[in-house]
Amino acid sequence: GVKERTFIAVKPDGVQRKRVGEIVQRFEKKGFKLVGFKLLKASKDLLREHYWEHRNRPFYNRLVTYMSSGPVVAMVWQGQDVVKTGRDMMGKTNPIDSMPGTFRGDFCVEMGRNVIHGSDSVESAQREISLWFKESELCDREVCSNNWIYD
Ligand code: YYY
Ligand code: MG
Repeated sequence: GVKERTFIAVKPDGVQRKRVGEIVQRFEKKGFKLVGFKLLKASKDLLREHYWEHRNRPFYNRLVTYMSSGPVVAMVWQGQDVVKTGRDMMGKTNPIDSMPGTFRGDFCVEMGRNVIHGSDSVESAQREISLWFKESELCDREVCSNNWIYD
């Protein structure tokens, strides 16, 4: 429903390459609601937990090191089908498989520097949001454009 939420992060390469504004803008333009936003340098402990499903993969340590190498912008976006739509807006894990018009298709060339993270399911979104944000840091609210976005 309209209350669905996803966790989106602009990775350190995306922050350094100044993609924050355009990523926020595309989610806003689409009609999603920003309910959480912060810039932080994430600890390796947080990132190890965030990427726990990949703990036995060969790229796990490299991924955690890269993700902790600089600040990331952590965000929560809300709206109908925002998890799947967010994934579609991102493109595929490997930028070479990502269509133009997606963030990864437009902004990067390598999987190890792929600019953006987005939750892959409603369940992982809930897990990731509670890992990165306290409840008090999230601001749901009525937005006046709702009747122009939802039928
Ligand atoms: O969800 P998504 O980010 O698209 O991909 P995941 O399969 O969850 O992998 C997380 C992250 O790990 C990916 O964005 C890049 C990196 N990675 C990698 O460096 N090498 C791989 N073979 C697979 C993933
Ligand atoms: Mg993933």
